[in-house]
Amino acid sequence: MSETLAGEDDPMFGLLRVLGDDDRATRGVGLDDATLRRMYRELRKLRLLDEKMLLVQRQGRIGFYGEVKGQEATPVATGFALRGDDWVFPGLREGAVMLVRGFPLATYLAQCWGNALDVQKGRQMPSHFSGRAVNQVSWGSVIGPQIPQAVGAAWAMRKQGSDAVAVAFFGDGATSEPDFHNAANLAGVWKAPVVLVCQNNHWAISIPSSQQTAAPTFASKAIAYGMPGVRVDGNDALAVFLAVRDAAERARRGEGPTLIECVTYRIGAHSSSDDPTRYRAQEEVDAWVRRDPVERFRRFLERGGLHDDAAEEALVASLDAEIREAIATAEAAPAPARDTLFDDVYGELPWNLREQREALRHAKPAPAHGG
Ligand SMILES: Cc1ncc(C[n+]2csc(CCOP(=O)(O)OP(=O)(O)O)c2C)c(N)n1
Ligand SMILES: [Mg+2]
Repeated sequence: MSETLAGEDDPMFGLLRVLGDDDRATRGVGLDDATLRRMYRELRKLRLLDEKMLLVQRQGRIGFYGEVKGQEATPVATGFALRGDDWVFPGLREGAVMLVRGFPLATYLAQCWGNALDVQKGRQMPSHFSGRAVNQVSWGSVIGPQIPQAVGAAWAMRKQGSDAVAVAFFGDGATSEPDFHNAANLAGVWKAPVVLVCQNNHWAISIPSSQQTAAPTFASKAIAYGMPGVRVDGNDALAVFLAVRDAAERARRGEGPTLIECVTYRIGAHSSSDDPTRYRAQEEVDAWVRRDPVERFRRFLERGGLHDDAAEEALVASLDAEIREAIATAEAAPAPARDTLFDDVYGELPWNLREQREALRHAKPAPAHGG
Protein backbone atom coordinates (compact mmCIF):
# COMPACT_ATOMS: atom_id res chain seq x y z
CA MET A 1 0.00 0.00 0.00
CA SER A 2 2.68 2.47 0.89
CA GLU A 3 4.65 1.58 -2.21
CA THR A 4 4.28 4.26 -4.85
CA LEU A 5 4.84 3.36 -8.47
CA ALA A 6 6.83 4.80 -11.35
CA GLY A 7 5.45 8.21 -12.23
CA GLU A 8 4.39 8.75 -8.64
CA ASP A 9 3.94 12.48 -9.18
CA ASP A 10 0.95 11.54 -11.29
CA PRO A 11 -2.10 11.04 -9.05
CA MET A 12 -3.04 7.92 -11.01
CA PHE A 13 0.20 6.18 -10.05
CA GLY A 14 1.14 7.78 -6.72
CA LEU A 15 -0.68 7.35 -3.44
CA LEU A 16 -2.56 10.27 -1.95
CA ARG A 17 -2.01 10.24 1.80
CA VAL A 18 -2.72 12.64 4.64
CA LEU A 19 -1.65 10.45 7.56
CA GLY A 20 2.10 9.90 7.61
CA ASP A 21 3.89 6.77 8.80
CA ASP A 22 3.74 8.19 12.32
CA ASP A 23 -0.03 8.72 11.93
CA ARG A 24 0.27 12.49 12.16
CA ALA A 25 -1.50 14.58 9.51
CA THR A 26 0.93 15.87 6.90
CA ARG A 27 -1.53 18.56 5.82
CA GLY A 28 -4.79 20.13 6.95
CA VAL A 29 -8.09 18.98 5.46
CA GLY A 30 -10.32 21.72 6.83
CA LEU A 31 -12.20 19.62 9.41
CA ASP A 32 -12.58 20.94 12.96
CA ASP A 33 -11.80 18.86 16.03
CA ALA A 34 -15.43 17.97 16.72
CA THR A 35 -15.84 16.66 13.16
CA LEU A 36 -12.63 14.64 13.41
CA ARG A 37 -13.93 13.04 16.60
CA ARG A 38 -17.26 12.29 14.94
CA MET A 39 -15.41 10.68 12.06
CA TYR A 40 -13.60 8.40 14.48
CA ARG A 41 -16.87 7.56 16.22
CA GLU A 42 -18.31 6.39 12.88
CA LEU A 43 -15.21 4.33 12.10
CA ARG A 44 -15.28 2.60 15.47
CA LYS A 45 -19.03 2.12 15.21
CA LEU A 46 -18.73 0.24 11.93
CA ARG A 47 -16.05 -2.01 13.36
CA LEU A 48 -18.16 -2.87 16.41
CA LEU A 49 -21.27 -3.27 14.30
CA ASP A 50 -19.55 -5.84 12.08
CA GLU A 51 -18.33 -7.81 15.09
CA LYS A 52 -21.79 -7.96 16.63
CA MET A 53 -23.69 -8.65 13.41
CA LEU A 54 -21.36 -11.47 12.46
CA LEU A 55 -22.15 -13.10 15.82
CA VAL A 56 -25.85 -12.57 15.18
CA GLN A 57 -25.41 -14.35 11.85
CA ARG A 58 -23.42 -17.18 13.42
CA GLN A 59 -26.20 -17.64 15.98
CA GLY A 60 -28.61 -18.20 13.10
CA ARG A 61 -30.65 -15.06 13.79
CA ILE A 62 -30.03 -13.69 10.26
CA GLY A 63 -29.11 -15.62 7.14
CA PHE A 64 -26.20 -13.62 5.77
CA TYR A 65 -23.89 -10.74 6.58
CA GLY A 66 -21.27 -8.85 4.57
CA GLU A 67 -18.48 -7.29 6.61
CA VAL A 68 -16.63 -4.08 5.74
CA LYS A 69 -13.79 -4.81 8.21
CA GLY A 70 -10.59 -3.09 7.08
CA GLN A 71 -12.37 -0.86 4.57
CA GLU A 72 -14.27 1.43 6.93
CA ALA A 73 -12.37 4.58 5.95
CA THR A 74 -13.98 4.90 2.53
CA PRO A 75 -17.67 4.73 3.44
CA VAL A 76 -17.15 6.92 6.50
CA ALA A 77 -15.06 9.57 4.73
CA THR A 78 -17.48 9.63 1.80
CA GLY A 79 -20.40 10.23 4.15
CA PHE A 80 -18.57 13.29 5.46
CA ALA A 81 -17.56 14.53 2.01
CA LEU A 82 -21.01 14.52 0.39
CA ARG A 83 -23.92 16.92 0.45
CA GLY A 84 -27.37 15.76 1.58
CA ASP A 85 -28.84 15.87 -1.93
CA ASP A 86 -26.07 13.76 -3.50
CA TRP A 87 -26.88 10.14 -4.37
CA VAL A 88 -24.96 7.03 -3.37
CA PHE A 89 -24.85 3.80 -5.40
CA PRO A 90 -22.99 1.27 -3.23
CA GLY A 91 -21.09 -1.81 -4.28
CA LEU A 92 -20.82 -4.58 -1.70
CA ARG A 93 -19.53 -2.83 1.39
CA GLU A 94 -20.68 0.77 1.53
CA GLY A 95 -24.13 0.47 3.08
CA ALA A 96 -22.94 2.40 6.08
CA VAL A 97 -22.54 5.68 4.18
CA MET A 98 -26.24 5.86 5.06
CA LEU A 99 -25.51 5.80 8.77
CA VAL A 100 -23.01 8.61 8.49
CA ARG A 101 -25.67 10.62 6.66
CA GLY A 102 -28.16 10.18 9.48
CA PHE A 103 -30.16 7.02 8.72
CA PRO A 104 -31.42 5.41 11.96
CA LEU A 105 -29.38 2.38 13.00
CA ALA A 106 -32.30 0.15 14.05
CA THR A 107 -34.09 0.71 10.73
CA TYR A 108 -30.84 0.01 8.90
CA LEU A 109 -30.31 -3.26 10.74
CA ALA A 110 -33.94 -4.34 10.31
CA GLN A 111 -32.99 -4.89 6.65
CA CYS A 112 -31.04 -7.94 7.82
CA TRP A 113 -34.24 -9.42 9.25
CA GLY A 114 -36.45 -8.28 6.34
CA ASN A 115 -39.27 -7.38 8.72
CA ALA A 116 -41.83 -4.58 9.04
CA LEU A 117 -39.20 -2.06 10.16
CA ASP A 118 -37.18 -2.75 7.01
CA VAL A 119 -37.83 -0.03 4.41
CA GLN A 120 -37.41 -2.70 1.71
CA LYS A 121 -40.22 -4.77 3.26
CA GLY A 122 -38.12 -7.93 3.28
CA ARG A 123 -37.54 -8.04 -0.46
CA GLN A 124 -33.75 -8.01 -0.49
CA MET A 125 -31.09 -10.37 0.68
CA PRO A 126 -29.82 -9.49 4.18
CA SER A 127 -27.09 -6.83 4.31
CA HIS A 128 -28.26 -5.14 1.08
CA PHE A 129 -29.04 -1.82 2.74
CA SER A 130 -30.76 1.19 1.18
CA GLY A 131 -32.58 4.33 2.26
CA ARG A 132 -34.50 6.76 0.13
CA ALA A 133 -34.45 9.25 3.01
CA VAL A 134 -30.68 9.58 2.58
CA ASN A 135 -30.52 9.13 -1.21
CA GLN A 136 -28.94 5.71 -1.16
CA VAL A 137 -29.99 2.87 -3.43
CA SER A 138 -29.66 -0.77 -2.45
CA TRP A 139 -26.58 -2.90 -2.85
CA GLY A 140 -27.15 -5.17 -5.79
CA SER A 141 -26.02 -8.77 -5.55
CA VAL A 142 -24.92 -8.51 -9.15
CA ILE A 143 -21.47 -7.02 -9.67
CA GLY A 144 -21.45 -3.79 -11.68
CA PRO A 145 -24.95 -2.52 -12.59
CA GLN A 146 -24.82 0.25 -9.99
CA ILE A 147 -22.09 1.97 -12.01
CA PRO A 148 -24.17 2.80 -15.13
CA GLN A 149 -27.12 3.52 -12.82
CA ALA A 150 -25.06 6.15 -11.02
CA VAL A 151 -23.94 7.69 -14.29
CA GLY A 152 -27.55 7.84 -15.51
CA ALA A 153 -28.75 9.35 -12.24
CA ALA A 154 -25.94 11.90 -12.31
CA TRP A 155 -26.81 12.89 -15.85
CA ALA A 156 -30.51 13.14 -15.00
CA MET A 157 -29.74 15.45 -12.07
CA ARG A 158 -27.68 17.65 -14.34
CA LYS A 159 -30.53 17.78 -16.89
CA GLN A 160 -32.89 18.83 -14.12
CA GLY A 161 -30.63 21.77 -13.31
CA SER A 162 -29.35 20.39 -10.00
CA ASP A 163 -25.68 20.51 -9.05
CA ALA A 164 -25.98 17.33 -6.95
CA VAL A 165 -23.60 14.50 -7.78
CA ALA A 166 -23.79 10.70 -7.73
CA VAL A 167 -21.13 8.41 -6.27
CA ALA A 168 -20.74 4.84 -7.50
CA PHE A 169 -18.73 2.37 -5.42
CA PHE A 170 -17.43 -0.89 -6.82
CA GLY A 171 -14.69 -3.38 -6.15
CA ASP A 172 -11.50 -4.21 -8.03
CA GLY A 173 -13.35 -7.26 -9.38
CA ALA A 174 -16.14 -5.09 -10.77
CA THR A 175 -13.69 -3.26 -13.06
CA SER A 176 -13.63 -6.41 -15.22
CA GLU A 177 -17.37 -6.17 -15.83
CA PRO A 178 -18.74 -4.61 -19.04
CA ASP A 179 -20.87 -2.30 -16.88
CA PHE A 180 -17.76 -0.56 -15.55
CA HIS A 181 -16.47 0.18 -19.06
CA ASN A 182 -19.86 1.24 -20.45
CA ALA A 183 -20.46 3.52 -17.50
CA ALA A 184 -17.00 5.09 -17.37
CA ASN A 185 -17.03 5.70 -21.11
CA LEU A 186 -20.43 7.37 -21.07
CA ALA A 187 -19.56 9.40 -17.96
CA GLY A 188 -16.46 10.71 -19.74
CA VAL A 189 -18.26 11.56 -22.96
CA TRP A 190 -21.20 13.24 -21.19
CA LYS A 191 -19.10 14.83 -18.45
CA ALA A 192 -21.63 13.35 -16.04
CA PRO A 193 -21.39 14.66 -12.46
CA VAL A 194 -20.37 11.32 -11.02
CA VAL A 195 -17.56 10.10 -8.79
CA LEU A 196 -16.44 6.54 -9.51
CA VAL A 197 -14.87 4.99 -6.41
CA CYS A 198 -13.07 1.68 -6.84
CA GLN A 199 -12.46 -0.10 -3.54
CA ASN A 200 -9.33 -2.05 -4.40
CA ASN A 201 -9.39 -4.42 -1.43
CA HIS A 202 -7.00 -6.80 -3.24
CA TRP A 203 -9.48 -9.65 -3.61
CA ALA A 204 -12.62 -10.47 -5.59
CA ILE A 205 -13.67 -13.40 -3.41
CA SER A 206 -10.71 -15.75 -4.15
CA ILE A 207 -9.25 -13.88 -7.16
CA PRO A 208 -6.36 -11.57 -6.20
CA SER A 209 -6.34 -8.09 -7.77
CA SER A 210 -3.03 -9.02 -9.45
CA GLN A 211 -5.08 -11.39 -11.65
CA GLN A 212 -7.83 -8.86 -12.23
CA THR A 213 -5.96 -6.48 -14.53
CA ALA A 214 -2.65 -5.94 -16.31
CA ALA A 215 -2.96 -2.17 -15.84
CA PRO A 216 -0.37 -0.77 -13.40
CA THR A 217 -3.12 0.72 -11.21
CA PHE A 218 -6.91 0.71 -11.23
CA ALA A 219 -6.86 4.52 -11.15
CA SER A 220 -4.94 4.59 -14.44
CA LYS A 221 -7.95 3.08 -16.23
CA ALA A 222 -9.23 6.67 -16.15
CA ILE A 223 -6.93 7.49 -19.08
CA ALA A 224 -9.06 5.40 -21.44
CA TYR A 225 -12.20 7.30 -20.51
CA GLY A 226 -10.81 10.82 -20.57
CA MET A 227 -11.18 11.59 -16.89
CA PRO A 228 -8.76 12.20 -14.06
CA GLY A 229 -7.77 9.22 -11.92
CA VAL A 230 -6.58 9.41 -8.32
CA ARG A 231 -4.96 6.58 -6.37
CA VAL A 232 -5.60 7.05 -2.66
CA ASP A 233 -4.55 5.36 0.57
CA GLY A 234 -7.92 3.81 1.28
CA ASN A 235 -6.98 3.13 4.90
CA ASP A 236 -6.49 6.86 5.53
CA ALA A 237 -9.92 8.39 6.10
CA LEU A 238 -8.62 11.93 5.68
CA ALA A 239 -7.05 11.16 2.29
CA VAL A 240 -10.26 9.54 1.08
CA PHE A 241 -12.22 12.55 2.38
CA LEU A 242 -10.01 14.93 0.38
CA ALA A 243 -10.20 12.86 -2.79
CA VAL A 244 -13.98 12.39 -2.72
CA ARG A 245 -14.66 16.00 -1.74
CA ASP A 246 -12.44 17.35 -4.53
CA ALA A 247 -13.95 14.98 -7.10
CA ALA A 248 -17.49 15.91 -6.00
CA GLU A 249 -16.71 19.63 -6.25
CA ARG A 250 -15.23 19.12 -9.68
CA ALA A 251 -18.38 17.27 -10.77
CA ARG A 252 -20.60 20.03 -9.31
CA ARG A 253 -18.71 22.63 -11.35
CA GLY A 254 -19.64 20.70 -14.50
CA GLU A 255 -16.11 19.45 -15.13
CA GLY A 256 -17.15 15.80 -15.24
CA PRO A 257 -16.30 12.50 -13.58
CA THR A 258 -13.27 11.31 -11.62
CA LEU A 259 -12.09 7.76 -11.01
CA ILE A 260 -10.77 7.23 -7.48
CA GLU A 261 -8.96 4.04 -6.51
CA CYS A 262 -8.96 3.44 -2.75
CA VAL A 263 -6.11 1.07 -1.96
CA THR A 264 -7.30 -1.00 0.96
CA TYR A 265 -7.74 -4.57 2.15
CA ARG A 266 -10.61 -6.83 3.12
CA ILE A 267 -9.46 -8.08 6.52
CA GLY A 268 -12.60 -10.14 7.05
CA ALA A 269 -14.12 -12.85 4.90
CA HIS A 270 -15.82 -12.00 1.61
CA SER A 271 -19.11 -12.63 3.39
CA SER A 272 -20.50 -14.84 6.14
CA SER A 273 -20.55 -17.65 3.53
CA ASP A 274 -16.81 -17.49 2.79
CA ASP A 275 -13.68 -19.04 4.33
CA PRO A 276 -10.70 -16.94 3.19
CA THR A 277 -8.14 -19.27 4.79
CA ARG A 278 -8.74 -21.48 1.73
CA TYR A 279 -7.14 -19.01 -0.66
CA ARG A 280 -4.92 -16.45 1.09
CA ALA A 281 -2.02 -16.41 3.52
CA GLN A 282 -2.43 -15.22 7.10
CA GLU A 283 0.83 -13.21 6.82
CA GLU A 284 -0.78 -11.06 4.14
CA VAL A 285 -3.77 -10.37 6.38
CA ASP A 286 -1.49 -9.61 9.33
CA ALA A 287 0.44 -7.05 7.28
CA TRP A 288 -2.77 -5.19 6.56
CA VAL A 289 -4.01 -5.44 10.12
CA ARG A 290 -0.98 -3.31 10.98
CA ARG A 291 -2.41 -0.65 8.64
CA ASP A 292 -5.89 -0.89 10.13
CA PRO A 293 -7.77 2.32 9.20
CA VAL A 294 -9.66 2.52 12.51
CA GLU A 295 -6.52 2.14 14.63
CA ARG A 296 -4.60 4.61 12.47
CA PHE A 297 -7.29 7.22 12.92
CA ARG A 298 -7.32 6.58 16.66
CA ARG A 299 -3.56 7.13 16.84
CA PHE A 300 -3.91 10.28 14.74
CA LEU A 301 -6.42 11.70 17.24
CA GLU A 302 -4.27 10.64 20.19
CA ARG A 303 -1.16 12.29 18.75
CA GLY A 304 -3.15 15.51 18.32
CA GLY A 305 -4.40 15.38 21.92
CA LEU A 306 -8.00 14.75 20.79
CA HIS A 307 -8.39 11.26 22.25
CA ASP A 308 -7.02 8.99 24.98
CA ASP A 309 -7.65 5.63 26.66
CA ALA A 310 -10.39 6.99 28.91
CA ALA A 311 -12.19 8.58 25.94
CA GLU A 312 -11.84 5.29 24.05
CA GLU A 313 -13.38 3.34 26.88
CA ALA A 314 -16.30 5.75 27.12
CA LEU A 315 -16.79 5.72 23.35
CA VAL A 316 -16.81 1.93 23.11
CA ALA A 317 -19.26 1.65 26.02
CA SER A 318 -21.59 4.18 24.42
CA LEU A 319 -21.41 2.53 20.98
CA ASP A 320 -21.89 -0.90 22.51
CA ALA A 321 -25.11 0.25 24.20
CA GLU A 322 -26.31 2.02 21.03
CA ILE A 323 -25.71 -1.05 18.87
CA ARG A 324 -27.23 -3.51 21.33
CA GLU A 325 -30.37 -1.42 21.58
CA ALA A 326 -30.63 -1.05 17.80
CA ILE A 327 -30.20 -4.80 17.27
CA ALA A 328 -32.89 -5.52 19.87
CA THR A 329 -35.30 -3.06 18.23
CA ALA A 330 -34.58 -4.37 14.74
CA GLU A 331 -34.98 -8.01 15.72
CA ALA A 332 -38.22 -7.40 17.66
CA ALA A 333 -40.15 -6.00 14.69
CA PRO A 334 -42.88 -8.27 13.30
CA ALA A 335 -42.87 -9.74 9.80
CA PRO A 336 -44.01 -7.38 7.02
CA ALA A 337 -47.79 -7.36 6.52
CA ARG A 338 -48.60 -9.97 3.86
CA ASP A 339 -50.44 -7.40 1.74
CA THR A 340 -47.23 -5.45 1.20
CA LEU A 341 -46.20 -8.22 -1.18
CA PHE A 342 -48.35 -6.51 -3.79
CA ASP A 343 -47.14 -2.94 -3.22
CA ASP A 344 -44.80 -0.76 -5.25
CA VAL A 345 -44.62 -2.61 -8.57
CA TYR A 346 -47.79 -1.57 -10.40
CA GLY A 347 -49.48 1.84 -10.30
CA GLU A 348 -52.73 -0.06 -10.72
CA LEU A 349 -52.72 -3.71 -9.71
CA PRO A 350 -53.72 -6.08 -12.60
CA TRP A 351 -56.83 -8.25 -12.05
CA ASN A 352 -54.91 -11.45 -11.46
CA LEU A 353 -52.83 -9.92 -8.69
CA ARG A 354 -55.93 -8.32 -7.16
CA GLU A 355 -57.42 -11.83 -7.06
CA GLN A 356 -54.30 -13.23 -5.46
CA ARG A 357 -54.27 -10.47 -2.87
CA GLU A 358 -57.89 -11.21 -1.98
CA ALA A 359 -57.15 -14.92 -1.72
CA LEU A 360 -54.19 -14.22 0.55
CA ARG A 361 -56.28 -11.94 2.76
CA HIS A 362 -58.65 -14.82 3.41
CA ALA A 363 -55.99 -17.52 3.72
CA LYS A 364 -54.98 -18.95 7.07
CA PRO A 365 -51.71 -17.47 8.35
CA ALA A 366 -48.68 -19.53 7.38
CA PRO A 367 -47.21 -21.63 10.22
CA ALA A 368 -44.48 -19.86 12.13
CA HIS A 369 -40.89 -20.59 11.11
CA GLY A 370 -40.03 -24.15 12.14
CA GLY A 371 -43.68 -24.93 12.91
C1 LIG B 1 -22.10 -10.42 -12.46
C2 LIG B 1 -21.64 -11.20 -11.28
N1 LIG B 1 -20.63 -12.07 -11.40
C3 LIG B 1 -20.20 -12.78 -10.34
C4 LIG B 1 -20.81 -12.64 -9.12
C5 LIG B 1 -20.32 -13.42 -7.89
N2 LIG B 1 -19.58 -12.49 -7.05
C6 LIG B 1 -20.14 -11.91 -5.97
S1 LIG B 1 -19.08 -10.86 -5.19
C7 LIG B 1 -17.86 -11.21 -6.30
C8 LIG B 1 -16.51 -10.57 -6.17
C9 LIG B 1 -16.55 -9.08 -6.25
O1 LIG B 1 -15.27 -8.59 -6.04
P1 LIG B 1 -15.01 -7.06 -5.98
O2 LIG B 1 -15.72 -6.38 -7.11
O3 LIG B 1 -13.55 -6.87 -5.89
O4 LIG B 1 -15.74 -6.60 -4.64
P2 LIG B 1 -15.39 -7.02 -3.13
O5 LIG B 1 -16.22 -8.22 -2.80
O6 LIG B 1 -13.95 -7.30 -3.05
O7 LIG B 1 -15.81 -5.85 -2.29
C10 LIG B 1 -18.27 -12.14 -7.26
C11 LIG B 1 -17.42 -12.65 -8.32
C12 LIG B 1 -21.89 -11.73 -9.03
N3 LIG B 1 -22.51 -11.52 -7.86
N4 LIG B 1 -22.28 -11.02 -10.11
MG1 LIG C 1 -12.38 -6.62 -4.21
